[in-house]
Amino acid sequence: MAETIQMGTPILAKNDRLADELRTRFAQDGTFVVNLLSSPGSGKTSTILATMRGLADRFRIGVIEGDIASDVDALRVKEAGAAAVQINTGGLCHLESAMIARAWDAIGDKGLDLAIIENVGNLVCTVDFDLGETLRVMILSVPEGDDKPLKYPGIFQSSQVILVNKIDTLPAFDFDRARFRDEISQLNPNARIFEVSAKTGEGMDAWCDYLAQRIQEHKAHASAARS
Ligand SMILES: Nc1nc2c(ncn2[C@@H]2O[C@H](COP(=O)(O)OP(=O)(O)OP(=O)(O)O)[C@@H](O)[C@H]2O)c(=O)[nH]1
Ligand SMILES: [Mg+2]
Ligand SMILES: [Zn+2]
Repeated sequence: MAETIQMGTPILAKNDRLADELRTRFAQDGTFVVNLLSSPGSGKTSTILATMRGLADRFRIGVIEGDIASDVDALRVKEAGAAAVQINTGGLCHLESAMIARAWDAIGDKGLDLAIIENVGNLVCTVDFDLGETLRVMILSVPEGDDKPLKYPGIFQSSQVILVNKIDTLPAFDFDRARFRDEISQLNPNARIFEVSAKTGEGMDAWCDYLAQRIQEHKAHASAARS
C-alpha cells in the first residue's frame, strides 16, 4: 500500500477542540446558537429575516454571516435590526470554529439570547465542521428537488431540523413531499421537518414557536446548572 497522508483528521480534530471551547463560551454568555446550512440561494438570509420578525419581540438576536466574499447579507440583517458580523472566508467553502471565535469577539453584544450563523452555501464540507452550535438546521428549497437526501445524505443526517423552504413554489415544481419525508425517515428519523416560505411567511409560526421553546429550555437548563 502506498504511503497515504490523511490531511482531514488533524484539521478536524483541531476544529472540534475549538468548537468545544466555543460551546463553553456560548453557554457562559447564555446564548442559543444555530448553525444554518444549505446550498447557495435556498433562502438562508430570507429565513433569518423571517425568523427575526417572528422572534424579535421575545429575544435578543445576533447573526454571524459567512460568505466567500461581500457583506451584503450582514447589511440585510443589520438593517432589520440584528447585531451582525460578516465573515469573508477568502475563497474557503465552509466556516470553521476559529472564524466563529473571532466573529464572537467582534459581535460586541454579549446579551444575545439567540445567535444564528449563516454558513457558506454548500451542502458538502460545511457538514464536517462543528461550530460549537446548540442546534444544526438545514434548508432545502423546493426548486432544488426532493432527491437531494439521496445525493447529499451527510447534511440531512447531521441536521436536527430541516426547513423545506419556498413551499409557495410547489405548484411550479414536481417536488414529492411524501417521497422526501420517506427519505428523511430512513436517513434521520429524529429530524424535525418544517415546511416554510420565507417569502409569504407560511409555516414560519410553527418554526419560530419550536425555536422559542428550544431557547427557553436551554435557558432553564443553563440557570439550573449555575445554581
Ligand atoms: N418564492 C420564494 N422565494 C424565496 C423564498 N425564500 C427566498 N427566496 C428567494 O430566493 C433567493 C435567494 O434567497 P436568499 O435568502 O438570499 O438565499 P441564501 O441562501 O441566503 O443565498 P446565499 O447566501 O447566496 O447562499 C432570493 O431571490 C429570495 O427572494 C421563498 O420562501 N419563496
Ligand atoms: Mg445569504
Ligand atoms: Zn469547504
